[in-house]
Amino acid sequence: MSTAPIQSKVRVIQAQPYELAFEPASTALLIIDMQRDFIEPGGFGAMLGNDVSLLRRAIEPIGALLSAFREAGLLVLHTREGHRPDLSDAPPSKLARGRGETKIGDVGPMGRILIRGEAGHDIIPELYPLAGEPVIDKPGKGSFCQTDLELILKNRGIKTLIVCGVTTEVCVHTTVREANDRGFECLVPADCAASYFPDFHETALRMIAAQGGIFGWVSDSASVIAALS
Ligand code: TIU
Repeated sequence: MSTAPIQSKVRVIQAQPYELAFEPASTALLIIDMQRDFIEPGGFGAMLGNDVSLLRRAIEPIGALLSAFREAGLLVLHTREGHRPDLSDAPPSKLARGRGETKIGDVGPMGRILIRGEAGHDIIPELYPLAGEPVIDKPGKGSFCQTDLELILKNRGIKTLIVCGVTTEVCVHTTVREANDRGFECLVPADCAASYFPDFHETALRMIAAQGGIFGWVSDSASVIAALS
């Protein structure tokens, strides 16, 4: 039996609004929607009129964090936004939103847009999940809505989430809010999230850490990696 004091398991990440204390064994990396549909030309993000190249800046920092979590043997989860081929899980309001010429389910250069099983729906090769890493398919922006994410996290004893991915103010923010209300402590490394609107990215991060950390903590990949090593 170990004689190490329980305190020795606790680590600290330098963050805003103050340092986050965590235990590696109860901490998971949650990578949100790093899918070709959002990051590569011809997908959902482009269909909405966005410059998808703006999201690429998060790939390398997320990759570094992913390597650190894998090396430490910690839980890594990935999410994907998308729908069944018959669109039966897509709210009509979501399908109609934007009044664009191209819609969810239409055929694009990476297959049907935002549809499970299509090339565009898949995670980008740079951050591809390893066998055994849970992949959560979600129909909405939040990762807890109509998914088994909370069950998986609770069964693994997870208390702290390092949340990365795209976009900062949409799926990352919605997920952080959902997780916070479920009692998880969330930290977003600023360089591991990205938005089609850089000012929204900055403001979304400020919203998380404001008011004493109303939804969680904001830090960066180097600080998380330093705390793990
Ligand atoms: N449009 C946009 O900024 N985001 C999304 O539609 N989904 C995610 O953020 N994943």
